[in-house]
Amino acid sequence: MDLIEDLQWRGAINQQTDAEGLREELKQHPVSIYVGTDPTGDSLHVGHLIPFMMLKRFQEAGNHPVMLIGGGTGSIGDPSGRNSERVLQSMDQVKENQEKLTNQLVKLFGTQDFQVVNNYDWLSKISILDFLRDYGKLFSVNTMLNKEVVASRLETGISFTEFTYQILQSVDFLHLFRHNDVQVQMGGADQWGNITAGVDLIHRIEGPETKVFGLTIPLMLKADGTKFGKSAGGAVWLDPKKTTPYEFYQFWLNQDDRDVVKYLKYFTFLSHERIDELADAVQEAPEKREAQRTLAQEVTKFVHGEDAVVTAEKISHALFSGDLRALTADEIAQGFKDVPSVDVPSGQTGIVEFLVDLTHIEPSRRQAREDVQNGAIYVNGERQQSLDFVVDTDAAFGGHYVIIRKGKKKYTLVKVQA
Ligand code: 629
Repeated sequence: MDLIEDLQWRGAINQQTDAEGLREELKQHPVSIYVGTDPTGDSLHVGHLIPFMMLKRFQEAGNHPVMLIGGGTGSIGDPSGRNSERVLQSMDQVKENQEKLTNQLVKLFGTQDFQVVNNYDWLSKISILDFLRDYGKLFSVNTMLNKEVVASRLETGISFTEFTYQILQSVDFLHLFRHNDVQVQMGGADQWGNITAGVDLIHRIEGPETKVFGLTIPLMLKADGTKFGKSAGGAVWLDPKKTTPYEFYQFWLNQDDRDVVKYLKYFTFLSHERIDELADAVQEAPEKREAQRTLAQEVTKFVHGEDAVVTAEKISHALFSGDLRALTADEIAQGFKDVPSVDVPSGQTGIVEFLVDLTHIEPSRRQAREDVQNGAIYVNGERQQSLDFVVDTDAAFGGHYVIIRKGKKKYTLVKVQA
């Protein structure tokens, strides 16, 4: 099975400008291929991983990946896939975001045969007159208006700036073809108009037989119809400070049985045989969630490293068993990031006073006494039924936290003020 057949097996190919031509070219020699991303945020998210994992597959098959950060296009704003005009980012914001995304990409993919380029470097040097004479002249407004990305905005309106975006992305492809021998541009399905505009520009300037190709990946739809890449807490970021490695792991662990095999094909480098085995496991014993656990392990390992997987599973087991004693303060912070929290001073306090006056977990002393004596209260994972119990904030988790559980699952993260 060659690379294209492997991508087809994964359901990762949506549209291509010249499928046979690309397959033939890949047989002839290693091909340089690029994916671009605009610095519209300060971190990559799981949606960005879709084309990046495909780029990695091209690399593993001996081809040369190029990652483009859109410092230039990011300051203009791609109208693709959006039904309203973007607010222009400040150039400072663009610069800050491009720095962070570049660092994330280098961390993910290394710099060993993985070029990272920034289109600000060449787009910022094109004068308005050169832009209009060398490139604008080669674009028919009629053709541009027929692109879905523009046609869908004629009702709600589109600025000249966003209207010209596809020309900038086309100039990129031409630049990378001329200076980096890039012959293929890949992106999500929403990029088809921008990508084909670039192929057409190169064919107009370098000749219609020039061997350049466009390829898109299907938009990731979920079986339950909701948008991929969103969790309860919003977008799922690759930056561990925005989405902790534990939350990242849980996002994949919680995927639907109907989607998990597709995600194994898209986001992991497991063999076809292993993925087929996991597909069988979903059918035969879905309650074991073996496919989801494997997916969570593989993607978390790729993005955050092996240690992050160990930590995520340690937190998972502790939360499931209720035995928190083995967790470190950082693991507590990750595992209880989304539960209600309250600040208390450090020190030792009787349990009733701690539950009522310090943390307001209980509404009254009577209720606090009742719950403690009924065994409904756990301090740091251990049930405490004596009214004489003293809560010592230094007793666990480095003196930073106290975890109170009321009943089955009602947790409160008590943060101890230094
Ligand atoms: C200059 C800029 C280029 C080539 C591409 C680009 C970026 C492109 C874009 N892509 C989206 C983004 O950056 O806006 N115009 O947020 C996003 N991309 C990944 C996938 C995508 C796409 O980063 O292609 O489909 C999301 O999965 O929306 O010369």
